[in-house]
Amino acid sequence: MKITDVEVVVTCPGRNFVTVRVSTDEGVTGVGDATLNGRELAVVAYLREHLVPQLVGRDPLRTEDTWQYLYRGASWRRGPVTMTAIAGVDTALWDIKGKVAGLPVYQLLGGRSREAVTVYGHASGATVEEAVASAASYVDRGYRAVRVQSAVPGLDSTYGIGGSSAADARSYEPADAALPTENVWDTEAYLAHAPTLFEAVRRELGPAPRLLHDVHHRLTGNEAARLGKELEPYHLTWMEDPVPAELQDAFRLIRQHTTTPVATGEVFSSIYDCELLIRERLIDYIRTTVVHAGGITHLRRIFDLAALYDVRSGSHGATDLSPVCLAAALHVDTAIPNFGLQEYMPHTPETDAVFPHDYWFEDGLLHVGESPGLGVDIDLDEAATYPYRPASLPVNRLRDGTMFHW
Ligand code: KDG
Ligand code: MG
Repeated sequence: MKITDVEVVVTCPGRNFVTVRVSTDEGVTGVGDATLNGRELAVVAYLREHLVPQLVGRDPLRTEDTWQYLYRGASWRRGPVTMTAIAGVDTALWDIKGKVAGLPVYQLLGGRSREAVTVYGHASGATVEEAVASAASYVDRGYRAVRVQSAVPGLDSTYGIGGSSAADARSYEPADAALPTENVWDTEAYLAHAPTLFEAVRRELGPAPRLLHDVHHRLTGNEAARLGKELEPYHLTWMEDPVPAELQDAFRLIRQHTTTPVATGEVFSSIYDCELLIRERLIDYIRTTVVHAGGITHLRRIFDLAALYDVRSGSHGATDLSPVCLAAALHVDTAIPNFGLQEYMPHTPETDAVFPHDYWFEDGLLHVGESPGLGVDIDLDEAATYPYRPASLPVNRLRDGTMFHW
């Protein structure tokens, strides 16, 4: 069996997605997500100029060898662009492998370790009251875990705020322009506010729902240690990205001061980014996912390392990761022994029409389908109706104009 063609499809049904579509001489095709929000065309160029010419003629079933060939074949390896490009190819090859075997991919990863995948939804509000009501509506709809964010008083914009689930789904969408929106950040205002939010949510919702919060890389280690301590009475499932993920020493400081569990890793691209945090048990959940961490082949390696140290998976699943990534993530989530939680933000109907899939949501759980392969595809005609639009994620400045983390 041979690869005959690799297409790199860019489509924008509301936001940009990059998809790798591999064709073979036996007529079997596979798809992989290669979307890197705000830097999409860098991955497209990496794929088209460097990887695609190396793939035609290769055996699509040699997933491990192809992964090693693409990874080791670049002397300057790792990094988000490279690993997202490799992920797109690797995911498509696993899709083909499943179709050739006549089995859903989770079967090739060891079979079911669970009946379905527990997800968390995104609740948010312009006020604490709105955020509490939003969280309650998720619980009413069957969600067992809810991430809660609310606007920080005195700031014009706060990460993660949307008034309804549809608006919430749009809240990470880049502005429809090449220049980023500029937001203003105030750490003290945030630190004063965040514990009051969780005090109110627990008071209203009681002890049962699992609660999560995304700090989105905004604190120093010491500030994060303070926040973790102040959140302890509300028993969060995790405090996410309390510090910029590359400041790994800071996680030691956080661990020394608080029992609030920590999750990080959505911006990591390789096992080497995660290794120290996992081995020293400085985190409780590792948030790497298929598209940004080298595909199914490499993500499985990260999760196997994590399993040795009681670290659970908590894969990133915002709407800038396409349904192809979500489908692939669900196959991994279904199979691994150390699954923790899966982030889930429903895609828009336009996006779902471009990427028909067989996974479904019910009662707080996502269910993987039984189709051979990943159970997801790209409708090329539908995709062609949504041309690429230049877009950027926002940037953050402090009140005095200093550039800050977003
Ligand atoms: O593109 C950036 C988003 O994927 C990210 O900001 C979302 O932090 C995020 C999350 O936890 O979903
Ligand atoms: Mg996050």
